[in-house]
Amino acid sequence: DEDCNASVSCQGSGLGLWSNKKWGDTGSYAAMKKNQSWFQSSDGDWELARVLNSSGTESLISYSEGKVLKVSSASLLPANPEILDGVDDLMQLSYLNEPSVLYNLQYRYDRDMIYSKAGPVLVAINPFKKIPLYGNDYIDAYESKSKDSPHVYAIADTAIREMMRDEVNQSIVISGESGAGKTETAKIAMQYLAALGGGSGIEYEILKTNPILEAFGNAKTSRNNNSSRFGKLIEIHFSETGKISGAQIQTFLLEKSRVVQCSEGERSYHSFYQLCAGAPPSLREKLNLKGVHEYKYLQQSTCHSINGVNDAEQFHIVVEALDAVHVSKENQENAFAMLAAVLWLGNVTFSVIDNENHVEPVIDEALLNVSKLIGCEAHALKLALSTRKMKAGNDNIVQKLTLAQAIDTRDALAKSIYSCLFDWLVEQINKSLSVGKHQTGRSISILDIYGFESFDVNSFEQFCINYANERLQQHFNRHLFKLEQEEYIQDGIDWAKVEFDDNEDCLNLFEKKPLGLLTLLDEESTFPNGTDLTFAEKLKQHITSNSSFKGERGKAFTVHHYAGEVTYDTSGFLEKNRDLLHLDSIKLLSSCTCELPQAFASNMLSLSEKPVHGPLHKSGGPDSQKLSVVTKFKGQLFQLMQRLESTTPHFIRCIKPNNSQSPGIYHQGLVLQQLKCCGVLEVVRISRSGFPTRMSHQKFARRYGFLLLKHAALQDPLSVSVAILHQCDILPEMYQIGYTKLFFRTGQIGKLEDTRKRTLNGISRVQSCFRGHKV
Ligand code: AOV
Ligand code: MG
Repeated sequence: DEDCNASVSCQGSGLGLWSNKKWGDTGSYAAMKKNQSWFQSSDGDWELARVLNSSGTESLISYSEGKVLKVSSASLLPANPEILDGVDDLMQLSYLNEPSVLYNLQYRYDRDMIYSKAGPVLVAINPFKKIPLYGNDYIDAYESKSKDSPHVYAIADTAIREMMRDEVNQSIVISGESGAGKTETAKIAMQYLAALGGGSGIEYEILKTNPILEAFGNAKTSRNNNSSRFGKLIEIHFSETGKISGAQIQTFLLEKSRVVQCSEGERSYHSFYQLCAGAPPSLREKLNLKGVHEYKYLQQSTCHSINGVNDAEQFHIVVEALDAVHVSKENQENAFAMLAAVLWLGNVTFSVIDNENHVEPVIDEALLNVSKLIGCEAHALKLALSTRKMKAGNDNIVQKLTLAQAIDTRDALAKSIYSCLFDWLVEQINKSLSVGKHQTGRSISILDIYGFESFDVNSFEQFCINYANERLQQHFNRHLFKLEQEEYIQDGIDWAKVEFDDNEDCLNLFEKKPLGLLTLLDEESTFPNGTDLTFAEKLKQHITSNSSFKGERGKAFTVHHYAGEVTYDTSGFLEKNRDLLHLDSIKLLSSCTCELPQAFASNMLSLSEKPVHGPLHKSGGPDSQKLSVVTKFKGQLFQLMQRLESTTPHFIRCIKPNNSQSPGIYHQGLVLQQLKCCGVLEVVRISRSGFPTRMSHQKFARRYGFLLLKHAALQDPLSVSVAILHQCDILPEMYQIGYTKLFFRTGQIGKLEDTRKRTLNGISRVQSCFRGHKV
């Protein structure tokens, strides 16, 4: 059966092909591979080198068409035997060092095999081009098991089968950095589930949620033309017979700031451009729509279109999708009116009315359009944007706003309207997809959440995103750890020999009470005199014993994440964490005659009155009763973790092979950094500290039995195996003998293969000698 992890399934994957220049391009592949090691060239890339001779600490190597170099022996890493080139699963490699892993993935990527396994984890490398691996024929092939190479379909198929067989909910957890392909991968998985579980028609609706959520929650960024600016969990429900019965979507932390500010070269949310480009004349007229370049929020970047994307066409696709999930035409129009209101809000300007820099909005087309679109008096809007009602003792006073305050108020209103609209759309989708009360089946959840981010300047958004990733990483580690453990226990292996550490320390740094990052941030956010600087200082003062934390000069601090160190600049942290919409603005919305603003307002009011997690902030008026962003986010994450813990997870790690979104380019350094970040090397490391190579007693005896000098007397595979191990000097700490399999530490099978090859060569030399003698 299966079980020889070290030598299966490489036959079909182009064994012996050696086309890539980077990895050496010599006529004799076998000669190249003999005595091969990896050495790191001056540009940081790994290259294959042949060791000419070695004098202990120093080695003479030849590489890249005959260059010769003297290097320290310690800097060389062993390369795998040729039999392992391009294996499906990195775990099959004898040597799991970084260059070997990188090489294997590139070997496959160059041949459009973008999927590989790292043990239980699927690694997907973004091809940035269409590759013919999808569609009904492929779906059928994976369903019928006539194909079994690594694929998203194979993962989805396993999920369905395990759900049906074990009657346990499943999850597919997709991670990777921006532009790595998470959203596309999630859609591919959904496609498979829809094809296998289809029939009721609801699968069609489920697929149609994608264009809607992408229109309202995705934007062009410098990293990805279609970057998701929110996290998403979609839970697809199945009946007892394996048919899709409904679905529910949960979203996480939409990036609101993009609505009012956007960097050069990027865009705001697709929905705005689609509306401006695609709205039919009657709608244009109703909403007083102008072209994209008439709106200040969209003018902050000169980028208004995306190569290869037709916004007008997309608009129609979104409308069709809204129809499919039963959003009425009237509600669609209401939603578009909110988009237009946000755009017009951005055009509202202010004029100074006194010498204290207090302002009033200019009553112009923009202000009038906003009031018409949300359904309020222009005067009420004017007041809400330029004054604030306050309580001083028992008196109500009205404070006039300065220009900066008024602009903040206007932008906060725009951001709130947009994010409420987003939530409202998700709610409509969920209503349409909701599972009937009596259909209690099983579910498969797909998680597509922002990956670990580390930029030159990292702000509140990265802080939240990376915290989420720490949580996910813990889930990932724990789960894979458990899986390994189970297999060892099943085969009677001493588990204690596998070491493993987790990211408890870093999670503690975030979550500890009262002196963790989140609590201290919340505390400083409610403190009247708190600033980003006092926050940073508090951190340095109070967090003294956590090794994942390092204070920096000024407003910065560094966190040692599992995926690397990130320095955060606390500028804007407090304000983003408070995320206040003043009560005056909420009241304005609730007084509107239009349905959506009212719904938004009552949602916000109910949230501030009935918090779901954590205590209320006691001080201050209703403004401060709202949950802070990090507290709410933490609550969401805990819920998410709980949900995931009750499922059998399947992990997909997406990798971006270059930063230019181009096909055919594989940057080793970039890939390596991601393999580390998304924990693939960690999986590899875990198994390396364990016994990753497994082979059944039978297979082992068959393959290496001929090496035995005297094996005639030995019959059973286990005895043959033990004899081989002794004769070949495999050290006792390098293997364990299980009930059915032998478990080896990394590199051991490579050694045995070498011995086997030498012996075979010897035999054939002896034979040819013999033949030569005869002739
Ligand atoms: P992301 O979800 O991981 O980024 P996407 O799924 O949006 O990344 O992928 C980015 C782009 O890569 C897509 O728009 C496609 O052009 C291309 N791509 C990804 N996967 C494939 C595939 N399997 N085949 C062909 N092209 C692909 V972000 O949402 O930014 O973190 O927040
Ligand atoms: Mg995405």
